[in-house]
Amino acid sequence: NFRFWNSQPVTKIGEEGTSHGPIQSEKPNIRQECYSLPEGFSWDTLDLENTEQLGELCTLLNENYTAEDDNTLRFYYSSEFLLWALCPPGWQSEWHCGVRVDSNKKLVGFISAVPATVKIYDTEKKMVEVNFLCVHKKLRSKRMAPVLIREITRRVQQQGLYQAVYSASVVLPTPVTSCRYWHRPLNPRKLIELNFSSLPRHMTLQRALKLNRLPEMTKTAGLRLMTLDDVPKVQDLLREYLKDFHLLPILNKEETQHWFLPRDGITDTYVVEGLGGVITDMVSFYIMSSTVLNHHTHRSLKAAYALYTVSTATPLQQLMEDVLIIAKARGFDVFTALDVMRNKEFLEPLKFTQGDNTMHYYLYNWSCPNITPDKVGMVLK
Ligand code: YNC
Ligand code: MG
Repeated sequence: NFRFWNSQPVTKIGEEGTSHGPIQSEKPNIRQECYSLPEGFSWDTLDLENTEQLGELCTLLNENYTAEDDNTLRFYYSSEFLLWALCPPGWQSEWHCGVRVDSNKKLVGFISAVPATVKIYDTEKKMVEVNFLCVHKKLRSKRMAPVLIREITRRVQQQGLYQAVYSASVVLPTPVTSCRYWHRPLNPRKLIELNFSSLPRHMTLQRALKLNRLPEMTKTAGLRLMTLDDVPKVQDLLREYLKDFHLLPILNKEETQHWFLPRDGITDTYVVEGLGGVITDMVSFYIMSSTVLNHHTHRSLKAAYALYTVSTATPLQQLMEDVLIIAKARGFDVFTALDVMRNKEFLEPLKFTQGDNTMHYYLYNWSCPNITPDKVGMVLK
């Protein structure tokens, strides 16, 4: 078991870091050539500024970036979303690593890395976030994934970085933390009709609708969408708030702008502006639509995924409830959050219920003690 992962500098299954530091020497020997793919396949670095290639990546992910195909819901990744996720400040096309079929040039595999400065306990490290590992459904279980992982590792190490952070719903050697998804129905009737939520035993639809009802009006004065002028204040607010967690991103101005400035249909950040223009609180989320397959009335599902919520002046629960009200008014069907940071304080009171999925966080080539979800100050897309 874990034939591939056991060969990698990661914490062995069943073990936990006791000290803090890299697992492998800082400077490994780096291969000059690409790793070998099976006969008939070739590497292709994608140019996401080329709309045709970006479109090919959308198609690969939309058709294959899902574990099962008996799902009735399928995530829909737009070009704009992928540009946001894959081209933050410092991105490089070498880290948008594709695999094509030689004969027809079809894109059948992908893995990506983007740069990030991450603080783990007391250590700040420049590293990468690895995401969107995908192998075409017809090529599964052929050991293609380890080749993609080795190749992205080589390309990252070539740039002088030796650590990575990534997350997956599957258990691999070895999670540094495991967080749960929680869902807050905003359109409970639709969620029940789609089997996304089920009615608890002894609960009628009417009672479920009543239970999930939200106030009509928000309560927080000064709550508004973030603008470009807010970037430095949001950066300061986040830095100050995140400093007590054990896993967190360190964001410069450009990165703060990239990840938080609202982008239509992709991500939004609401801030609370207090007296004298001070920004006291913020809530950010990204937006994911799913296509509904084979349903007679519903075509799509719109979900908000909580990123970072910071409250210093507004009570956390009130702030979050206001954002739920806004999200509902904006046509979201469900609001999803992980049990990270201080989120547990509002999840149950605001009627989020625990979902079936776990998000395991991993570190490549870094050993440290496990982190409890409430000490996690980082959310990966
Ligand atoms: C996974 N999600 O255990 P062993 S998350 C990592 N992440 O290896 P094969 C995974 N490894 O057990 P398939 C993994 N899933 O022998 C499986 N594995 O050690 C391991 N799904 O390879 C698995 N995307 O090619 C096993 O499996 C080996 O054909 C088996 O391909 C897997 O993006 C996959 O969920 C996931 O497209 C590509 O199922 C395929 O099944 C698929 O025979 C749907 O692989 C989409 C999906 C994964 C989303 C993600 C994070 C990826 C992190 C990768 C690790 C990065 C390490 C750091 C690199 C930089 C370092 C520096 C410096
Ligand atoms: Mg494979």
